[in-house]
Amino acid sequence: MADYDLVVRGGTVVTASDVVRADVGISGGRIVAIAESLTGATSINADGLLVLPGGVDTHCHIEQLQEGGGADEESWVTGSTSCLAGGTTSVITFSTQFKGHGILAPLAEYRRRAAHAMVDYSFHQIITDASDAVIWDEIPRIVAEGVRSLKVFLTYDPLQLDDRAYLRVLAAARRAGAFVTVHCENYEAIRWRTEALLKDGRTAPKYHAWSRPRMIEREATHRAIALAEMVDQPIQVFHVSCSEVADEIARAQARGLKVWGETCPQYFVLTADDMDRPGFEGAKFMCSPAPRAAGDAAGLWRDIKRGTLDIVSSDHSGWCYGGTRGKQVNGIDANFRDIPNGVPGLAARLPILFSEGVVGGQIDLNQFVRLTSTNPAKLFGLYPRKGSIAPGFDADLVLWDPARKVTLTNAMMQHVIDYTPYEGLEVTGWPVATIRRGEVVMRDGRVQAEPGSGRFLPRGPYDMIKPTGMLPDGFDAALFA
Ligand code: DUC
Ligand code: ZN
Ligand code: ZN
Repeated sequence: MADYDLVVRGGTVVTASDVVRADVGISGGRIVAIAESLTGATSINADGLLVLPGGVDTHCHIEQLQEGGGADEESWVTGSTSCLAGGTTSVITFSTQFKGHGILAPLAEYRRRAAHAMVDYSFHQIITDASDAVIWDEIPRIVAEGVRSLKVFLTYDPLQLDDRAYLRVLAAARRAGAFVTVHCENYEAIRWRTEALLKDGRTAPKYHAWSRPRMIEREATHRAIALAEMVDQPIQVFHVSCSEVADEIARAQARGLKVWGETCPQYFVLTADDMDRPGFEGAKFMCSPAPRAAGDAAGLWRDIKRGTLDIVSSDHSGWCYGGTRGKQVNGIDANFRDIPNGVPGLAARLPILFSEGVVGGQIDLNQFVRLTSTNPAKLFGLYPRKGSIAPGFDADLVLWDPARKVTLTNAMMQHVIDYTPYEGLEVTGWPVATIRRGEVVMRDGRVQAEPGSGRFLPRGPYDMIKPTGMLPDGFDAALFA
């Protein structure tokens, strides 16, 4: 009788700390053995391939509800397909709140829609209205349901929170034992600069970057950290675009604060010049924070090497280029303020990071695994179920060809979005098979998974996000306000 349901045979297993030639034995959807010469009821040949833990993408927007009704075009089925095509097996996406409303009903709707997922999933709850009911009653309730992270925007109408509301969310998170992720850009500065640009007739997509230069991201990051320090609430700064911003995080970390920083592939391979392509084309590359200058990627690699930035997520936020719902919702003459922000990137995340990082000589294989799987799983309470290859972990694996050269096309992304900002980018390193909880769900680009086979990942309390106990004067204001 075979010892295992499935054996991944002959590959090189890579974890956050090791690179070893071994077979992986899987039973009941979990990893049960890592050893030489295992026998299974079935096997998959990984000769010449790396065996990596499935990607964990802790920042991506999938089927997000829109204020006027409806949802993002990227559905759970298309989004999951794209994830699996690119080697990602778990995601944390968003449940949003609309001002004047609570968070319980939308979260229930998100849970209902995510029942079609083919990857495992959880949510960050976006807070846009820090009402008493949300702060005192609803946040503790969703945390008890296992939704243990909140997201706040310091800019973006109509999502933006002012400093007082942000403090209330930090305090609520501290009381409930939740984590807080923050979009850091200065709302008033962007508003003021946007008005000036539009008055001067500077309306083209490239002025999106001019409306939000790097110092407004740096300022908001500094403020987000200072306020979190006052409350003693751990936070992660989302989508850091450049080193000046990472410096704020490094300073906080040096003071012993629990502040983490994330960056995304777009900040390594896109620049503000992409938004200056002819006609409306630049809209394809608009996201916030805006892509910076060509030299900025080198700074981000330094920030990764010094440990300031320790997670690379996609911030997948897909809007079709054509049609009437996406980038062109306000026509091709729309000014930059009226063009939806965001770039798609679920399937491109691992190949771009591997190619630019590992093949480019910036990081080693272990660091690649840490950035894309282990660290996100740890920071968001999914570890030790996700994020590594060891007995007891879910059998989420990617079989990776480190030498395969690929020129990216939109068809390879397998998302619903009609373009990729990475069209024509040459990468080395490519996922040839994805295994989710012991099931081979992608092989040679062919995704075969049952809609609804993804599982909700409830997240209980964990040490990493516990407050430090350092309060400015010992007074815990979070207990009262
Ligand atoms: N920026 C975000 O913060 N989220 C989605 C899209 C974007 O550009
Ligand atoms: Zn954001
Ligand atoms: Zn985002």
